[in-house]
Amino acid sequence: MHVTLVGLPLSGKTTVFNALTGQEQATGPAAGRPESHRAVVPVPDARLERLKAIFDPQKLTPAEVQFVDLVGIPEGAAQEGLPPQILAAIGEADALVHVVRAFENPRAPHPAGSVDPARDLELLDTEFLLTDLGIVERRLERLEQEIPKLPRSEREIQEREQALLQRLRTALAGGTPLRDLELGPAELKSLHGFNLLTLRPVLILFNVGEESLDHMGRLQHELGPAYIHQSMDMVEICAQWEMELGQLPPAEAAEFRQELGLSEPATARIIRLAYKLLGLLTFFTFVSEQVRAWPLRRGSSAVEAAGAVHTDMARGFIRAEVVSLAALDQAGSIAEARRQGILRSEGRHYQVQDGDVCTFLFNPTKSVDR
Ligand SMILES: Nc1nc2c(ncn2[C@@H]2O[C@H](COP(=O)(O)OP(=O)(O)OP(=O)(O)O)[C@@H](O)[C@H]2O)c(=O)[nH]1
Ligand SMILES: [Mg+2]
Repeated sequence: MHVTLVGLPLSGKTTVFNALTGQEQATGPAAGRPESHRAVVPVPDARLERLKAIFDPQKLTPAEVQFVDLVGIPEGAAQEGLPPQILAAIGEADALVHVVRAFENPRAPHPAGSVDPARDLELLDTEFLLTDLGIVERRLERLEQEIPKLPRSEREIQEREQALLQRLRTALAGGTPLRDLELGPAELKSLHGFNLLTLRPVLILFNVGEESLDHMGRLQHELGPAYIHQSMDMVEICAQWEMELGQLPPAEAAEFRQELGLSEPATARIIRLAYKLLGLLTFFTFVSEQVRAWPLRRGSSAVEAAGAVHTDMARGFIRAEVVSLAALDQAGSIAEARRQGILRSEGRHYQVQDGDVCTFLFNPTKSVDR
């Protein structure tokens, strides 16, 4: 899973990135020319420890999230066009984290002269809407030139695309992000190559100052109700504080968190919210002495889960042996689960559930293209 941090300049993206990944990238105006960063972090999941006790595997492999920290996008950027590397980085993201500045810091003054999260939230939203509008309009212009040159019988695909893009143009011009539209799978597929920014699910992250630590949730409460969009969630984090906590020994950090009533580190929280936003669940496999956690879209079938592990497993899929972790935990081992009859045999259409432990049986000869 790819999660990309976006935001206005000096909103605290790199600080959030450091807090989430444990890296120590330079932050603030003194960091020199802003640059983008990448890091892969394991998805925290306490269930892996239980699986370790059951399987005693040689290797325990958690799911992974790749975080990307982009350079700030200033007000007015859409007019000149966002740089291609930013568009590409957003294009490869499964979800965006929109970092909104809500902290005071005289050492790194807000470029607009004042801290106003509601204003900043709308500012970047507008830049994204305008960028998408530009992409859609340019494509529509091309289609208007191309379609008349085609024989009537060959115009259908282009005309369908044109109708879809006109619908998108109306939405964007009216200030509606594309994630709010009901688009079918075929429509989404036809938009795939365009890197449309407002199509991505987004987590709004209010980066609050240390002085707000004892009343976390205030901004979400104030701004949330008026900011109603689909595929969107909000969270409040004090990135500076989380970053510093991340550099302490875990036990000490946990103690500080407890004092403030924060139950989990920012990384766990953000990843959990991203999973929820994207409708992901986790299933587990035990193959070649390795227990591994896999993310999967809710509603996916057993054969799709097999395909996430290996395309060969999907092509030659025979059946899946499935047991929930809770049931397996009670039985104590796969052999015992089999003996008790709780290890189920499921076909390709079985809907995989969160916490399922799956073994895929497949025919390897079928998986080879001949
Ligand atoms: N007091 C306080 N300062 C913060 C917080 N988060 C970030 N800062 C400071 O704000 C400045 C900007 O932070 P960065 O993380 O570099 O911001 P950025 O969005 O990555 O900036 P660009 O990449 O230049 O757009 C730095 O001086 C940080 O130390 C916070 O929660 N509290
Ligand atoms: Mg930065």
